[in-house]
Amino acid sequence: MTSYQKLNTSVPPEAGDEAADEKPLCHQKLSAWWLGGGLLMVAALLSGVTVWVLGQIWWSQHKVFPLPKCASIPENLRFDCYPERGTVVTRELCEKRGCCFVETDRPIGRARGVPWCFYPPDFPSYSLGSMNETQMGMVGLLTRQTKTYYPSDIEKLQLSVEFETDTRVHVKIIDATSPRYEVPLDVPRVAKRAENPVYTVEFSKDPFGLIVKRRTSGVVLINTTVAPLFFADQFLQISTLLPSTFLYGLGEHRSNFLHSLEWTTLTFWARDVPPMESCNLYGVHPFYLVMENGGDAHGVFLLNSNAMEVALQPAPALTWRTIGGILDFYIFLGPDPNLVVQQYQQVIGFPAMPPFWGLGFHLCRWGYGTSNETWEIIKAMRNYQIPQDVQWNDIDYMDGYRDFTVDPQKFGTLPQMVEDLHKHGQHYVMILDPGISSTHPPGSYWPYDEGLKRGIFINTTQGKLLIGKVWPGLTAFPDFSNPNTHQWWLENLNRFHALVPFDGVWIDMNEPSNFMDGSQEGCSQGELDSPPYVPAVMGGFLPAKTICTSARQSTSVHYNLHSLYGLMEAKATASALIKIRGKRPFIISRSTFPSQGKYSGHWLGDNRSEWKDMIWSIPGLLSFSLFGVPLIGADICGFSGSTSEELCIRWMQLGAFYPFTRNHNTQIEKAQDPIAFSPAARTAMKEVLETRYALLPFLYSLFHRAHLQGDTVARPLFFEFPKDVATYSIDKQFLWGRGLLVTPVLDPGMDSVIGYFPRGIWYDYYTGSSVNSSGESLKMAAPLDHINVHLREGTILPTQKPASSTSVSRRNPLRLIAALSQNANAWGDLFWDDGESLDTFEKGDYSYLVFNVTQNTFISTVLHSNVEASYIMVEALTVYGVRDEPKRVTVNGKEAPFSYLKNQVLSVNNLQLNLSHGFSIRWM
Ligand code: MIG
Repeated sequence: MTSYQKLNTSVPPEAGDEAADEKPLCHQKLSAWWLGGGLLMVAALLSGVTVWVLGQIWWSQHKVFPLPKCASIPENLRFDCYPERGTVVTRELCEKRGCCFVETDRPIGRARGVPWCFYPPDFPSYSLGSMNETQMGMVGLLTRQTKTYYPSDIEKLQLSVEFETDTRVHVKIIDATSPRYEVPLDVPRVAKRAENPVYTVEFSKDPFGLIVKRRTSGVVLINTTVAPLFFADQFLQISTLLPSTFLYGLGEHRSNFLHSLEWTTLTFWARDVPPMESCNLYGVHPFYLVMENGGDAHGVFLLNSNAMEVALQPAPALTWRTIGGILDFYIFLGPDPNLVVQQYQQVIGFPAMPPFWGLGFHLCRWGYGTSNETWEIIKAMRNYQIPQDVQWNDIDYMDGYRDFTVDPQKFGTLPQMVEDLHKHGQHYVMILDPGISSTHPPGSYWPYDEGLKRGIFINTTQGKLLIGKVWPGLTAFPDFSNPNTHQWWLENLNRFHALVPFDGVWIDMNEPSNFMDGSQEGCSQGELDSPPYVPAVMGGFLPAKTICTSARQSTSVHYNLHSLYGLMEAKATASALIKIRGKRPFIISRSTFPSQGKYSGHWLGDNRSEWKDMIWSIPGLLSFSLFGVPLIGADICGFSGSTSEELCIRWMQLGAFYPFTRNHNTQIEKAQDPIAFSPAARTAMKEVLETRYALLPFLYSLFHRAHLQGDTVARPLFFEFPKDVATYSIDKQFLWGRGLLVTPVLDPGMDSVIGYFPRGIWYDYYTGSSVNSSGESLKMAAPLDHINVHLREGTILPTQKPASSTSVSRRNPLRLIAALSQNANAWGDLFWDDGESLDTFEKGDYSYLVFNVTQNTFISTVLHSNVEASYIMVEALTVYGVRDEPKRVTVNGKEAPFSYLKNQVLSVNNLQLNLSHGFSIRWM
């Protein structure tokens, strides 16, 4: 793997392009809109003149905005005045709204293209009165100029701008006279105004607009003067120009990591649906990051949980459209992308530290017929010595798919199986769905009886129990916004734990998913289930495949709380697991919301066993890194459909570098665990898992940094090379931390792969052979049993001898690998603790070491220590990029044997150094 082939081009191939051909519809009514658009176009062609004349008459009568004013607005700056789906926008409808109507060519494909109906520059909005100084910034009153066409538009708003830190500004717009729903997130309060903000905030008064600039560069980050502000009870909208087209984030969606601004609309509303492009998916993350020209970055978070849309257009500009709550923005100035994401997590919270075993290999499938069948797989994995830390069970284990039950026939030996896992230092995770079966004679199903008694289920708008349908049949839905529900959930988990001593929980179906639309009895026709404006959600209406949005929860209506369901369930589950096990909780959740990382990880849902689905997983990982959910992975080898051996090998290789690594399969499809394949495939899978296990001390340390300050684990290349524009669109490669580059094969039939290498020296992780890149794409050998992994110059990796579970590998000796920079320096660190106790960092019960190479000397410095480091020996040091063959090597001053290879690799073995003591190794 040591030969690199230079390519003619330095531009990496377009990411995700293979998948671009298939774009299913999300919003069923979209097709009607299109059909309408087409008819309209024909009509317009036939009667173009008449329409134009009528238009002239209308404009001259109304004398508000003469037609040329409309036509002169550049197409890219036309902000959609008629975003409603399912309506054919005619000139009449458009002009009734006081908007400009100009027909343009419809784009081919599915994007909506340039809107025909758009706001004129003087469309009425709000006007801003004088701004008053406050302790934290400024506050002002916004007054609506004229009534808009959305009901209950609010006349007086309060705008507050708080200079929370030098790199963070908080802009909040609320109803000035009566309180509205706000997302119940514990955002840290700031007491002191920032002293040297790196931003300026300016206003345009009439109509109101907000302008935020970066002081150093003068770059305008936010400029909302381009379109009117709307603040009706169920329609809130604000648009801004973007300083560049390099926009990331805005999840959960299946898209390239770098968003397209070609009139794309992204919808936010938690939804159970196999990931498709341009659909709202399981989770909601209204956060974006923009790379400005010049390598600075900023981020924007809209703290709002209502059904939402973000419309993107090539101006470049972005429109937020939400149907409830308030406008609550946090703007983060970085200036480096890593800092932007850290600053975001200072607001939403840093992710939990996972247990060490949670970073091992997880095996799961839907359709293990029995506990014995599951157990056989575990034993076979052990037999072949394929690393496995965790076995999972899907809903098969339950009795009639009811939570907190075990099928007594098929899964009778489950407790023994879990005990056996524990005896082997392995762990067990099972699925739980939120729907609680509701069709049992009283006294026969505790979770339901008790839930009913305690009144913890979600009610209909009429105050009756809301009944939907999920796997067990008819179900009630726990209201996790109610603290009593958390207690009930804890008691259920506790009772079950006494039966099956599980270690972690997989929370599925928590959008919440419902096989019915709304409820057994449908939903009300009121403004909560059928609001005046419905974002382009899958299914075309809010209660599609979930519960009625008018349903009542203890703290608000489901309309407001819907997309928070997974977050609140994860919070309840995490606190229950802590109480039951007294150790770090391990939770993987399907639905997520900002601050999810504090409680759980996430997997990317029901992908397919297809190459393009493997490709899509990388932008998925990278997006969740941005969202502060570092424990992220996709179903390795694909969930639905049938994998091929080749695909599964390549996917296991990529998946070995998912922060959360789980092979999961749907029912009926043939097995896709490592032992299901040929000996050669099995070996390739085993080897790549061993590579992962060797790297776990490094990965664990990255998770520590994520927990500590919000560093990303799976990291986009441009985070490390923000000035290298060639990295901005890369989502077929990624880094672990700052120094380990993963270049997977993503296409069938390949024995080579092309990857981009930013300027600098890169070392083959396995051999230490180097390539000095000028910032170029290189072709590398990639036979079926190999995944390319490279070390960035200047990196030190702590690695550990792998074993078939982390309970063994965690005790094995370390090999430190230093990859020298151009100037022969390197840096690395290691966080080490018992791997599972709660709050070890917070309690000081950990070891932390820093490794350095300068002047031909490797130094390990123990900055913090506990007993855990003393169990670990450092066995070897390998240094990549030692240009001159050393004559001598000393370890703590004493002469030591070493080896040196022609590819500039120095190895010092049999070290026998205790990790808890600092040491130095010198070559000369
Ligand atoms: O309706 O529990 O995404 O991973 O295997 C399907 C069965 C419910 C959806 C999850 C999938 C899981 C499956 N679940």
